[in-house]
Amino acid sequence: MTMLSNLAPVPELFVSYESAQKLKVEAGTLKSHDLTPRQICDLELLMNGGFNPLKGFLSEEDYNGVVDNMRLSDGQLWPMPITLDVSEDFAASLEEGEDIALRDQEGVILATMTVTDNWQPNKAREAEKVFGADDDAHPAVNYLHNQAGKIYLGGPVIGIQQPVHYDFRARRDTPNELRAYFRKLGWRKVVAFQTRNPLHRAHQELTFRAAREAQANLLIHPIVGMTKPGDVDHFTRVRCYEAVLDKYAASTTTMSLLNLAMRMAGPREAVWHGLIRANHGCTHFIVGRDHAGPGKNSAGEDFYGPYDAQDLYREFQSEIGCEMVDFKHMVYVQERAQYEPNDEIKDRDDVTILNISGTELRRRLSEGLEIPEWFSFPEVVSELRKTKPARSKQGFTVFFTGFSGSGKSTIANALMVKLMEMGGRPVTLLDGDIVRKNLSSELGFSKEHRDLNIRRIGYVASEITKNGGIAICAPIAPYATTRRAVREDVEDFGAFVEVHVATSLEECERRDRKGLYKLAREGKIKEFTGISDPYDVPVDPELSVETENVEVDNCAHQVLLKLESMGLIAG
Ligand code: PPS
Repeated sequence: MTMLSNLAPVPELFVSYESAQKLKVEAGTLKSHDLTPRQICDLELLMNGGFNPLKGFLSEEDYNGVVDNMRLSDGQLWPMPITLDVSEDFAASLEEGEDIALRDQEGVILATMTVTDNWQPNKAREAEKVFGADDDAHPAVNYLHNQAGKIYLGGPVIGIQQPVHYDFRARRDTPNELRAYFRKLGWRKVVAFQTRNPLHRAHQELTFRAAREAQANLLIHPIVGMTKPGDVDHFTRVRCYEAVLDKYAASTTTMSLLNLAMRMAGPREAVWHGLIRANHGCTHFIVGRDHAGPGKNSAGEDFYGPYDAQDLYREFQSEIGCEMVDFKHMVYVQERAQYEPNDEIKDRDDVTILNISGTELRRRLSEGLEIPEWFSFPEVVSELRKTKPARSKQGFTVFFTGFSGSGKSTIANALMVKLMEMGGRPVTLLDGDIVRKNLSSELGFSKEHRDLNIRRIGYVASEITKNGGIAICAPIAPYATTRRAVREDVEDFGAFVEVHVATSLEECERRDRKGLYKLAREGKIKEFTGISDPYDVPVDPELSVETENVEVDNCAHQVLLKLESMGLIAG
């Protein structure tokens, strides 16, 4: 099948500039919905024609058709529910046919929508049908159950303005801008390469081969909207792509950024991606192994087979209007110093096949190990190393917890001095008393106030960790659930090392350095941890230190040894 692009414009949902200015003022009086980051991505592609033929967020009838058999109510192919999820309260406040304003996170009105449909979806059914399993290990199912609102609103959208982007503006194109570009250059055949990862040599070879096979020009079309949690951030990736772009012929290759919120829905996602690329004027689309794969389910098995996406795409190819260029897994053949599709290697017993998995790459980056040139380009590796330095250069948090008077502050101080002596990273001490003086002076010791106090410490520690520093926290932090929440905040950016200062209550009371236990026993201080308030003993801390008959210096040294064993400080 030879396809040539129809480069006439796709329909957009925007009104003219003058009408938009007028509508924006009128929309100021409407009830408004503040869009979530994912909804902003969806709205952008709805408005600019990337989701053509959709004219707005799906109605209930369209939604049911899409969920059940990938078709809108008029029979057109559409595999992904594009829904406006909202809270029950907001949905209940609306009348049928009411217009609402859709605002970005700063309150700017991007569009209006006439609410024709307002319903409570069966999310379990959506999960089963669209994502293949009602299993929270799937990122989109997790989003559906734990982040999306309970009610869906549907109806046509009138576009007022594009969401504002401050980054890589010159690299972002609407479908019609790309179509115009292809038209201008006379590109009648364009193969699109979708990616959410940095480009390494295997990807480059795959794209070269695809362009050759399809005798087409090449569009590198990375996702900069939302990808799989844990992916390399798009700022770093775009810098990597720009470095690799020099290795392609400028006359046949271009790159554009796509602000899509991926769902990681494997086969359905591949069909969706193809439709989106057809809207962007592409004639061919590369579908590789495990396209848009979400990883393993909660039983540890893959959600989809490695080539399920290719199979589904093939079935609907003519309707998608963008021909698939399918690829098997590419591996490096050392003897021939080149990449080849794994399944085409006939003499596999006589050659050395090399491959570095994503997991292995992450391990090498985090341990600062070598990444060979056959695998990636030095410019890409250097960008990745800047963003993801070796563990011994990353920020981290040491979180001491224990009773008042257990010795947390003393050990934390000693640790701080030892880390400062070593140098290399800035160290901040967030001691219980210091925090209560500077950050939480209005708080008392109720559960609510203690939680707030600890969450504040966690927030500051996570920012320090994100920016490559060392945060040492030393509050009592009596509640396990709050400590877990702080751990989650910090672990988005670096290691969290929980240290239980396990001095017994009897010993703390015997020491009674501040005379507070005495007052607590006399009932003069209420809600005193260990006396009249609970303390959840850490079940599985990274380290537990005993302080009875052990020098402070030794306790701090135990922490240092732990940090060393975790690779956080160089040995
Ligand atoms: S918490 O629970 O983590 O928010 O506590 P924290 O911010 O670490 O503050 C504990 C210090 O405040 C003093 N103090 C009390 N502790 C426990 N319970 C009550 N009711 C209380 N009232 C005052 C106490 O001196 C703690 O200091 P440390 O450094 O832990 O000895």
